[in-house]
Amino acid sequence: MLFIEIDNGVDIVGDIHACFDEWMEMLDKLGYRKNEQGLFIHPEGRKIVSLGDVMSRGPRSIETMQFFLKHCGKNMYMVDSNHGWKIARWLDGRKVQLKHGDEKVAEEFIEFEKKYGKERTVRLKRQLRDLFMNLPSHIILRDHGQPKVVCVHAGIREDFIGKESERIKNFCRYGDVAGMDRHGKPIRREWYKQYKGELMVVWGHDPKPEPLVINNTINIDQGVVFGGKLTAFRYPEKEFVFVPGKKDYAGSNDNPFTGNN
Ligand SMILES: [Mn+2]
Repeated sequence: MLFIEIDNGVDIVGDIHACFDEWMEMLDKLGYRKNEQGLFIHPEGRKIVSLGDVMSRGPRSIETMQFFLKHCGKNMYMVDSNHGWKIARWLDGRKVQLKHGDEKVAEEFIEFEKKYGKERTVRLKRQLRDLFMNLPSHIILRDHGQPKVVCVHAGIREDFIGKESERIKNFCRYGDVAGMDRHGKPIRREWYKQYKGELMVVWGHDPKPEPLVINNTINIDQGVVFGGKLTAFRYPEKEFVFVPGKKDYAGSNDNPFTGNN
């Protein structure tokens, strides 16, 4: 868990899933400009919080991860997420099965190594592992010390806010999962329907065609990688900014908008 002061405003961004072009377009739309050091800075000193799942499924995972490696801890922050955690463990050399678009990250690294060599690849993998292994489960935005907004990938319960444990980490990463169905898909409970907290929760993970606003929670994953759109939620303005996905990068099998769910 991490506290961030809102100061001049925060732009919270939903799941990017390696859609680097759309991400660049979003930064431009939000008013961020590249400075001499190659860092994207907002002229009014705004900050970015990514809700995670910046990689996998889409076409440009490495560039998107490199972008956050460069910016995280400066004017940008990120929370832990299910794909982020899977990739972190893979980068750490642990035995994990890469699927649901995570295999595309491994394929990109093969090309990266051909182009830039082993040494640079090993170094980048280590840096990315360190970044994605150590992300907070959730970020609390404060206004002059007063908690206002919780940023989390898949979900949270009111009594988990501001705390840390293995159980809380898993809830924030995967949501309220009640086992698997007979097709091996996680059965997701709709935690936001029970949420009664005073703090606004902004979350992603579960692609919805439009931002879903319910019980002081806002889902801002509009499935850009499935040909939906990338969403940013500006605080304290409470405005949405959208960038349409150029195409369905993920393929129809995993597409929540064209599938049966
Ligand atoms: Mn997710």
